[in-house]
Amino acid sequence: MPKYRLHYFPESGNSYKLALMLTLCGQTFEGVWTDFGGGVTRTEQWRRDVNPMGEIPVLEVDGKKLTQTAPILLQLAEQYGKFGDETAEEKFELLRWLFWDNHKLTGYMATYRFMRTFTPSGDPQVLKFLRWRVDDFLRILEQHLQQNAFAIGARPSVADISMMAYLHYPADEHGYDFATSHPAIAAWLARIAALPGWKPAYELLPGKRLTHYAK
Ligand SMILES: N[C@@H](CCC(=O)N[C@@H](CS)C(=O)NCC(=O)O)C(=O)O
Repeated sequence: MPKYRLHYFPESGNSYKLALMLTLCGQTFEGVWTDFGGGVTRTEQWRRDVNPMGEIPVLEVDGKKLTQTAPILLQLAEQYGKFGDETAEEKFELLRWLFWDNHKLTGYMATYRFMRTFTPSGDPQVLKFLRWRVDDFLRILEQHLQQNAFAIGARPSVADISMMAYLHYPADEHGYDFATSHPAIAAWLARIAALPGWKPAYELLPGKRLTHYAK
């Protein structure tokens, strides 16, 4: 069995994507809490020794350091035969939503939530712009989930794990009450939370948390 070490911080939805995937695949991992708020990932030493891209998460597999959640999720899906695709058409759809998530949904939601909640004074104009972008991406996802139980259809895949990560955090962090504003997203989040073995981020990723500034 491979030995996994996950470099993370608890508020990192990107870390949660990997923690959840490993957990749903019946794997355990050693967590390496990382002082993201203290700027560790910006130091030359951390970039030299852990991740030259300067990002969390990093997944060590038997000592080999892997980064970028999308290819890691795809690799785990293939290795454990779970949450992957079964046809060429599904593969295309899965990649389509995974790329969209990395570029749009996670990319903007993570930035918006971080500035809104975990920085002392987010620039109102920047926040307004990010919220406007996130609103649009959530509208797109809501419409897709009105027609589909999961990203690629009837079965959950790593695209769902990727897209749900930042949305499942408490409402006072991302600022959306999905049950009211986006009922199809709320129902989809509940379907994922019902998967055997599912756990929320703050259970899988313990440790010191960032200061919560949002009112
Ligand atoms: N595409 C990357 C995104 C990773 C990412 O942006 N991680 C955040 C923390 S959750 C980070 O380290 N950000 C540092 C920065 O943007 O400078 C992935 O999927 O792993």
